[in-house]
Parts: sequence; structure tokens; C-alpha cells
Amino acid sequence: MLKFLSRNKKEKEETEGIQEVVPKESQGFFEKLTQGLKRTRVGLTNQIGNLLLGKKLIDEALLEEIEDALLSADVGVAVTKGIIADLSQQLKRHELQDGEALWVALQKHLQALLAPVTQPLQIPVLDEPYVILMVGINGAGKTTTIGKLAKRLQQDNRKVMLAAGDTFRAAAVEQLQVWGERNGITVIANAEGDSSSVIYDAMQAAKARAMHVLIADTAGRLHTQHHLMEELKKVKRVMGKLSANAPHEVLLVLDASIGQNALTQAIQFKEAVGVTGLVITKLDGTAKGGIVFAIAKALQLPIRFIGVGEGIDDLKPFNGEDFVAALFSKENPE
Ligand SMILES: Nc1nc2c(ncn2[C@@H]2O[C@H](COP(=O)(O)OP(=O)(O)O)[C@@H](O)[C@H]2O)c(=O)[nH]1
Ligand SMILES: [Mg+2]
Repeated sequence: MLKFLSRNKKEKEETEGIQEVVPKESQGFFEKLTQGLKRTRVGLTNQIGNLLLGKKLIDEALLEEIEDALLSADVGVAVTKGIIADLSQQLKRHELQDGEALWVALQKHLQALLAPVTQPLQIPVLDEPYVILMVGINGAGKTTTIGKLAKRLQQDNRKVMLAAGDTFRAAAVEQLQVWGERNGITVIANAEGDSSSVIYDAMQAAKARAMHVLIADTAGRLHTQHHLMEELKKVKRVMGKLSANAPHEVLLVLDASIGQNALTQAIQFKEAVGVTGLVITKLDGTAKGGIVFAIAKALQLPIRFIGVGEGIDDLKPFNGEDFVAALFSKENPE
């Protein structure tokens, strides 16, 4: 399965001439993804797999059991309804002969659902820094993701600078600075300034030093905290003053382990500040990975990356086909 997938991907890249921003994935990528999704696999796909095991007859009662399994893994009502309707149709057309056919049909449905949101972050080389604004609630994984992303970009020979825009907590600035020092990446910070002024300074510095990419951290905020959302809007306005196209990307970081709450947050952030891409973190520690499907369907926003661990290499470009294949992988099912 793995070989088949990677060959396909390679062919696609060659024929379409897609230029990858991020370095090629290491060999263990699929294994890492499968491992990371372990708990969701146990809760969702293994459960469905067991329902289908050796089934010679597919009927409505079985579809109902599958429905329950999907709902309990945070796939959400809308996606589940869509899946069951699709499978019922196929059942009526006598296309689902056995458990194996249903297993394949389910994967196809989920892969089709993720296809439109599989849009890797392509960072063009501009005559100004490409500015990425990170937003999300406290603890979602913004700062960690910045570190992982900066490292990826650096490995791809991009000149990266960071802005310590989380000015609410001194520890947050320090966290970024320590990380930057260790990895030879400049971090612009200012103990006195507010988020907008730090980010303004950083944009000027990034331009002066001909950086390719500037990633701006911000304070975690709840979508219900009106003044903090206003501050984020101000950050965007200030960026716009220095460059008409900045921020080029607004990345919303969502913690998968909070399940449906992540979807609620995403809807609110999208409305309040505009979001151009998503990062879904902590897929490794949770059985709620089904939320990725709910988010994809409800928001139709590109999922740029997923986090499958705390390590520096645990940020992966999102690919719906691989994601579903890893989730349905029968290897290492323990
Ligand atoms: N297991 C796991 N932990 C993560 C992941 N991403 C972030 N974390 C952890 O989540 C915690 C909060 O991360 P942080 O970046 O400080 O969140 P922020 O408040 O949004 O900046 C830290 O302990 C991170 O190590 C991930 O993909 N997997
Ligand atoms: Mg932070």
C-alpha cells in the first residue's frame, strides 16, 4: 500500500510539475502517521473493521452500527449522515457485496471528502517576506508548530525570521527566543511593545534582511474574548500597512484532542479574522482524530499541516489520501 501511494504521488508531482515547499518526507513518514493515528484507529477504523470481519451480508442494521462507530469517533453528524446516505445508495444498487467492499467504499468516501482540503502550503519566493500569522487558543500548539515549521523551511533553504507576538506572557517570548537561538533563527521581540508593534518591527527587519518568510506568533485567545479578537484584527491591519498582501497566510492552529470544540473554534476564528489555512495538532494523543473529517466538511479550508507528536519532525504536510490510508491501515493494529 505504501509503495503504491508514494509512487502515485511522485508521478503526480512529475507530471504536474508541482514545486514542493517542504522537504521530501522521510521514509518512515507513513509509519509515523499510522503510529500517530493509533488511538483514532483503535476507536474508529478497528471498530468498524471488527463489525465487518467476515461479513457476507451487508444490511441496514450493519450500517446503523457503523453510524454509531463514526459518531463516537468525533466524525460529526453531518459527515456521518453523508457517509450512511452514500453507503445506503450503494447497498440499494447492490454494489456492496461484502464487508471488504464496504471497507473500500468507506475509504473512498472519506478520501473524496478530504480531497478539496488537501492543499499544501506553497510559499512562493517574493520580493518581500512571505508573512504567516499564527492564530488559535492557548495551548493549541502555535509556538511548537512555529518551531517545527521554521525548521522545515530552513531545511528547504528558506531564510526564516520569527516574531514573538505573544506579548501577554513573558514565558512565551522566552520560549520562542530560546528555540530560535538553538536553531540559528532570528526572533524579533520587544518586552515593552504590544503584539502589533512587535510584528510591525519584525516585518521591517525581515524585509531589511531579505528574509523569505516571517512567521508571527500571537497570544492564545478564546473566540469569546472580544478585545483579543479585536487585537488580532489590528495586527492584520498593521501588517497590511507595510505590505498590501500581508499576511499572506493566516494559519489557525487547532488541537484535535478537544474534538467538536475545535470545530466550534474554527468557525468563530474564520468569521472574526479570516483564516486561509489550518494546522491540526495532537493527532497522536487522541482518539478524536475523526474531527479532521468534520472540520474539512464544515469549513472547506485547506488543512496545511498535521501535528503527530511533540518532536521537531512531527509536523507533516496534510494529504487526505495518506491520512485515510493510514487510518485504515491494518498494519501494526495493536
Ligand atoms: N502530542 C503532541 N503535543 C503537541 C503537539 N503540538 C503541540 N503539542 C504540545 O502542546 C503544548 C502546547 O503547545 P504550545 O505550542 O505552547 O501552544 P500555544 O499556546 O498555542 O503556543 C506543548 O506541550 C506542546 O509540546 C502535537 O502535535 N502532538
Ligand atoms: Mg504559544
